[in-house]
Amino acid sequence: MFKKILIANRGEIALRVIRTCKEMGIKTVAVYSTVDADSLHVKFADEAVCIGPGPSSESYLKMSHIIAAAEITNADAIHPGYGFLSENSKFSRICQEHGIKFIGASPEMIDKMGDKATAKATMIAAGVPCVPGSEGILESLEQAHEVAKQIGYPVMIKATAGGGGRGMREVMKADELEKHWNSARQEAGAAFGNDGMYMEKLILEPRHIEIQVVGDSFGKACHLSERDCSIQRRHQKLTEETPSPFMTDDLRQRMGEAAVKAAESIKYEGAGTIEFLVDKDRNFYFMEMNTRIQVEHPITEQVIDYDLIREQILVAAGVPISGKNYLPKLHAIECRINAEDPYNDFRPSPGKITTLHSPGGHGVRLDTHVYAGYTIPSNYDSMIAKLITTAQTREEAIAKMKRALDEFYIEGIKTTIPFHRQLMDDPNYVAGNYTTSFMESFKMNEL
Ligand code: MV4
Repeated sequence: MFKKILIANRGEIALRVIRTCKEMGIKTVAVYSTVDADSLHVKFADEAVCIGPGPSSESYLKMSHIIAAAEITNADAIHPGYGFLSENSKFSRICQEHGIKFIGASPEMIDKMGDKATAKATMIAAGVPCVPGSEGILESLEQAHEVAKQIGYPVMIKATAGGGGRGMREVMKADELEKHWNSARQEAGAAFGNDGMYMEKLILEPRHIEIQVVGDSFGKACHLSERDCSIQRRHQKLTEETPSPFMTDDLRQRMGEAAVKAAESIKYEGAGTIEFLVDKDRNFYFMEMNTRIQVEHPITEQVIDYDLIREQILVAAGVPISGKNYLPKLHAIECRINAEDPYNDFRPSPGKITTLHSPGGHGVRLDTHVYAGYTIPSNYDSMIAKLITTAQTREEAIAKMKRALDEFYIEGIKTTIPFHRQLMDDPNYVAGNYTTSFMESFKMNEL
């Protein structure tokens, strides 16, 4: 087992990893930027190394500084958390070359799943259902016209290097294809330095349901059921839940089986997520695979009583998984609390937290790195806490969430707490009647 793990991240996820390491008797090294010197991950780790100034490009993304920090502290593994270097194949390779275990995917796996057209081709070969569309990259606008005619409009063109919705366009009819083709390619080229595009039939009003998987170094994988992440705004998830209100035992069985097949076909090692689009008739299609721990992992931990960070560390150390799949025994909901103003187009609201009262009690989990007096730096993303409630039923989990949100006082900055509180009373949300389009029609009530 590892003796010392360096956590190449900040905020709540750095703290989350440190907590499991402590429980496993593993020493921890925090890295931090100068603006994060007063952060809790720095205080709670056994050792801490400053790796640069505020901008991520000069600290949390600076591979040489992180490797140097691991070498001077004698860390034998690096946990990258999510974001930053977690899906950077070059970093995974550099760790390997320095004899430091990267607790994440191999460089080859990251590259294969990071290129969406390659990932899709790999899944088709493995027998995982995918949206009908082009076979790989489209060579020309003419070919795009041909494929669109074949599969039928509406279609979606997607950047192979994309993700987070960038370089993606809905095309409703043939005479709109050229303009969207040009602008999507232009956007992808500028954003990713890769303008390769592929095409799919457009799935109308889909749900975003993902399956958590864990694979070990012996080629065995299991799944830990689903998370419904359909409540999103501009490709940022706002709240997630498990089980999905749209799920049936039969659909879970089929999606779980497909996800395990996907993971085993590539000998996936570690924790991963297979993202699916699910249409109104409960057809499901592979969308993307994430080769990292995800922000919303706690809801899975809550409903099946399983520490995903512990499992990541164990499989990275060569321990085999049990091999069985896991079904939800409870219901859990996560609300992402962001330093943003929901009354003002979710505009970022960094600054000092003057007052903080955190919710607690039965079935309430709060994963956060903030405290009263803490100043949220403007350099990083705006998530400051994840509030998770767990109960026997969805109704009780919603009731607990309302109660917990009402107990949560944060002063000094604006937060998304009022948004979540209104969501928990929304008739369509309460009925479990929502798709990825939900936020397009959501309006905050007057203050
Ligand atoms: C789609 C789709 C409809 N049809 N693909 C959005 C992010 C990117 N990873 C894939 N996305 C989508 N792909 C087909 N063929 C609709 C979306 C989509 C979406 C997916 C999940 C969650 C939120 C979304 C919001 C808008 C569009």
